[in-house]
Amino acid sequence: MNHGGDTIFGKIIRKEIPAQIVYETERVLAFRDINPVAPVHILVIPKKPIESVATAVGTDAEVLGELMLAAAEVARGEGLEPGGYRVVTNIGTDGGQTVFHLHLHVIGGRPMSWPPG
Ligand code: DGP
Repeated sequence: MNHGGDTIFGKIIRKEIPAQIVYETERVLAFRDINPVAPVHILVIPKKPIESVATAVGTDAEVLGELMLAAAEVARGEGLEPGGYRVVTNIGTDGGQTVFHLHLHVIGGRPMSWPPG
């Protein structure tokens, strides 16, 4: 069992710092973003410290699938399904990634525009 890595999300996984956790399994954790950009903004992360999808490997396939299903489950639980929502993962500096522990943003509760800035 892996207990997170050397990022702020590792500390959240190990419960060393508080977070508003909304979903947890053996391999996945979801909690409210500290700086929400919409009425609902939840981060879904693997407990394994994968940096991003760019560094994920074949043996991560199962947990990556679990992450997507967890995102949908979380969105359902937040009542986002009728109106829809967005799931996004930022990769690297140009992608806007600031925490280098893979996370899916589940964002909803307002209409979204496209493309992102
Ligand atoms: P990204 O830019 O895609 O790497 O997103 C990182 C997100 O993590 C950003 O929306 C803010 C959030 N975040 C950063 N530090 C914390 C924290 O300590 N607690 C929580 N709940 N969210 C955090």
